[in-house]
Amino acid sequence: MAQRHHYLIALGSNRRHHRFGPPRTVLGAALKALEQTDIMLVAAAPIYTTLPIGPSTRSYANSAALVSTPYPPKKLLRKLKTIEAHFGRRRGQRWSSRTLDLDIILWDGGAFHSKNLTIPHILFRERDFVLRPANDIAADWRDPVTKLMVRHLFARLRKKALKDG
Ligand code: A4P
Ligand code: MG
Repeated sequence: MAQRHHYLIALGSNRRHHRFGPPRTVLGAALKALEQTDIMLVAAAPIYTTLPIGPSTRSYANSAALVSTPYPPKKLLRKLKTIEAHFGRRRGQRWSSRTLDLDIILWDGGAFHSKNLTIPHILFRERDFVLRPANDIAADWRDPVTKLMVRHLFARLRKKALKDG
């Protein structure tokens, strides 16, 4: 049997879908869609409503999921892009409002880098909307770059947010 990998995936939505409804229920449906023949949903974080970072003015629904799959990183990314497309995500609109965004944050294989994919996700350490749900389901996962656990990255970010007011 092929070796299985664990991945931490961040989910985000800030646009309603004509069939799935508002962002919160889009994420609920996306968590179900993640579970496929070769992808097992191990844990799902609660769904949070978060303030938008960047140009979009609509608030987001954000969550995180742990999955187990035999897919290597690039193949999992392709699967995630297929799911995003199924939820009506249009390409070429970086940081614009979106029905569904699925990012690979960490995996159990350490650091990974290719032309179209970098793991850990380059911005995840600065993002409350990623670290909060990640901390619910993967607090003891270690970032291979800083060697810090998710719980420490989250605590560090919260401390910084308090200090910056
Ligand atoms: N790519 C490289 N590394 C990865 C990775 N680890 N996971 C490439 C997924 N994709 C990765 O991503 C663009 C390309 O990055 C992909 O085709 C892939 O080859 P995308 O998801 O198509 O575009 P994007 O989401 O607009 O860009 P990006 O950089 O993922 O933006 P973010 O970081 O997702 O930011 N505010 C709140 N409150 N909540 C949010 O969820 N999200 C964003 C988008 C901004 N503000 C937000 C939120
Ligand atoms: Mg993305």
